[in-house]
Amino acid sequence: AGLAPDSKAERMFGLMDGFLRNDPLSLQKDILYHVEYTVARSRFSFDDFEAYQALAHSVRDRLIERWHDTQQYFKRKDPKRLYFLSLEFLMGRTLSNSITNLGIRNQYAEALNQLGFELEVVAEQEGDAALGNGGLARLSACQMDSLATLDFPAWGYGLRYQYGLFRQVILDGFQHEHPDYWLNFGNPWEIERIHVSYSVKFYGTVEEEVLNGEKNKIWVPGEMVEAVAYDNPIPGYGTRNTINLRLWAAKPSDQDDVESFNTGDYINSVINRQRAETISNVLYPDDRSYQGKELRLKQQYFFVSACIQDIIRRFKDTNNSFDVFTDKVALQLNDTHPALAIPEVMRVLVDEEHLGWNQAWGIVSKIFFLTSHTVQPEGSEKIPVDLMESLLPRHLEIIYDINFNFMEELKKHIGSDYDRLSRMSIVEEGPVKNIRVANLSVVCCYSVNGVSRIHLELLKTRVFKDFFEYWPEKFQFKTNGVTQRRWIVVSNPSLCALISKWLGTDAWIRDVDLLMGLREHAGNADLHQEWQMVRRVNKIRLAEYIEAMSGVKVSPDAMFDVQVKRIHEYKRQLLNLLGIIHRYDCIKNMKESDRRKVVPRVCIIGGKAAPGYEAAKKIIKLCHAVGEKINNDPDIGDLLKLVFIPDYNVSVAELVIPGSDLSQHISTAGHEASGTSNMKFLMNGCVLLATSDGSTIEIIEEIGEENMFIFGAKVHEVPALRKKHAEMKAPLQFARVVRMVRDGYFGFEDYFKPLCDAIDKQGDFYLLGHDFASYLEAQAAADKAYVDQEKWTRMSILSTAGSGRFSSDRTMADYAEKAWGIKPCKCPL
Ligand code: Z16
Repeated sequence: AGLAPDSKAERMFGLMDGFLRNDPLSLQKDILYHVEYTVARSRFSFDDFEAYQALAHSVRDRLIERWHDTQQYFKRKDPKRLYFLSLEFLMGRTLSNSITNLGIRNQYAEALNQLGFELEVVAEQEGDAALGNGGLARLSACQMDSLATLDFPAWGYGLRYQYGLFRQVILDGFQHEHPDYWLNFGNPWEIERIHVSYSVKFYGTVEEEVLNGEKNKIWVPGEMVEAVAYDNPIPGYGTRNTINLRLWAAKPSDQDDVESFNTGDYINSVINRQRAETISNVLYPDDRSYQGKELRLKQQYFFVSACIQDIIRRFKDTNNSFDVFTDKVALQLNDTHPALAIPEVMRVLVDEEHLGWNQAWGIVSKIFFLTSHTVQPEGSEKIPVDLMESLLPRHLEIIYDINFNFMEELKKHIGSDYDRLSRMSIVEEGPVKNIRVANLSVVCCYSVNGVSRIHLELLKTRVFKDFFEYWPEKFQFKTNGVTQRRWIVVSNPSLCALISKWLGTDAWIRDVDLLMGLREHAGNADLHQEWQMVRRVNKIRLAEYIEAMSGVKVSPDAMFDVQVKRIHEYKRQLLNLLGIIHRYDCIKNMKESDRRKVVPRVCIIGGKAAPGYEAAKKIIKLCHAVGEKINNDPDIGDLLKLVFIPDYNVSVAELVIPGSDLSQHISTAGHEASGTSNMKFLMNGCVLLATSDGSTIEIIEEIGEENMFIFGAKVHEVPALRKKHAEMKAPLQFARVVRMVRDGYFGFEDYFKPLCDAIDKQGDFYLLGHDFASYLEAQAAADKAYVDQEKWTRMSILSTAGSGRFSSDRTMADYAEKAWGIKPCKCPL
């Protein structure tokens, strides 16, 4: 494929013995070859980790083969391409996912067996690639999988942080952050491209020159850093297409500080050079809050500058006029983090390619697409003008010019409504002037996309109200989705086999709407039995993990009730804990005869708190304190357990999600833009206990409220409830459990006081008190349903059956058609 039929190419192909073979014998030879020559161990003695390394290199070879063919094919066809820009990707592990998508999992499993190893054990050797925080970052990873599978001509771009998201270590119930120096063990999945590198400029001044009688700006930088490309192949499932995720690493530049070398201070010059690498050193671990930190801004611009140089170079390889740029390039901004790409493209087109401002603007205003992920205005980024002026002087000028033109145009339409003009301005005036990155993005992007239907409503009516009224057609939504390849096929192989058996096909792995076919079997007793069996085996696996991690023995007969996600006040892990305390309190006060009717529960909570987020850290400690009390109470036994799963990440999720019965998504309505873990649980047949928020609203429509446990205030009720709060009294049972925490029933009363105060004294912004009663009702309904195993299994099957709409395949097809304007480009087999 992709080879020109001349004799040289044929000879080269022949010399390599054609393509790599995938039969188990060839795979064994290949693994041993890599043990000997890549890992450099003896093939007569190597351990699981070395087997993993060799196996990974063997898979890598196959990925590279397809990657080459795909890229060559794209180059030949030269379709419009999508460039997906994200500062975060949570890829997790790669091995298992790759061999699944390549369709050679069984062959590898057999090959390893013949060599005396087990695939599952070997795959466990791999560490997670955790170059992101939470939902937004895992979404990027799911979307890359779908883009590859759907044969879209797409590229992902990101940063190659040396330190991924911190590892969470729990000591005495408190979170500690340990560095994740993930590259220490080598990374066989990346291909270093030392020759694909670009200089990125910082600081300095803007000068003017006269060029062909016209004034032209040139930016004379004060510092230069090199961006080096690391390519990560992303294979599609059931296709040869393998797209690229290109991550940039910062390296010292050879053009920089020649000066200091000349002055003779050699040692200090070398040390100074190394500072360049700090730019891509570390991922910022705050998933929302934004501080105007210089290093973060440098990271963002470093990323954007490298991407744009790479994209323009590739464009010029096959095109000689910018007239067709908009037919060839679409740039997706994953939140506003990469928004500096906008003034950067303007700068390159005007200052370096010498296009007129209007022509450049005509291009820029058509190629960018923004996805917003939040409803919190305080999450939106602001860049202090002072900082911008020193780090990126030319970009500041360009942003001012864009804003000037925008303000002039706006005045023509809305007249002198100065309040509105100043709200919509890209520049925030005041004691400290700021650039509003969200406004810049909305003004310049062709479309602004919400991540669920309700999220778009909130963008229109709250966050971007003024902009929506001005540009209604700019605002759209594409509900998030997740990839069924990782979240069913890879993480739950037995459920995968069961689904294929009952549907009579595995075509749902590429065409997930077929899952709906399970609906007609939802009452089938045979399916019920097999379904329960699969779920039980997954629960046993999770129980073993829990015991290993926390020392707590849990029974797989109990209902596994799970809430795993970043810790946030709005996600209300505290509501969950207060509910658990209430349950504990009830059991304690029960007669022996009533205890026999209690449905045993294992409550599982996991998630990381941003290092500077005090309230979130207190919630983690409270979880441990409550767990300590409950788990060691001989009165309670197996009726109730509470465990915290430390260091929740993608590979832990792959274990936890298939093993859960009930999963909680209980944000205060109007706060979760979408939520994506609800979709993963749904696919795995877990029943949801949730508020009507984010994407859950659409899940309710798809599988029916009767198949879930829905509670709490609705989005449109929340503002009024907040106002009324002062007059309302929290229910007695709620006051009682808060008082238990306040009075030190679980110890640490001083430490937990601020959590209680937020509820009792500061207006209970997240409405825990208001929602508590209906939360308990939903929990009671879950207990009741769980006792009726037939009913529960039916709900579980219907959850999986209704999950098809929440595949990232659907999201990506939607974006391709309604936003980016790209079409599949399938590399022939
Ligand atoms: C993030 O993960 C999200 C929003 C945000 O502003 C920053 C980060 Cl790091 C999440 C949303 O909270 C979640 O609702 C959504 O499903 C996810 O992004 C993907 O869109």
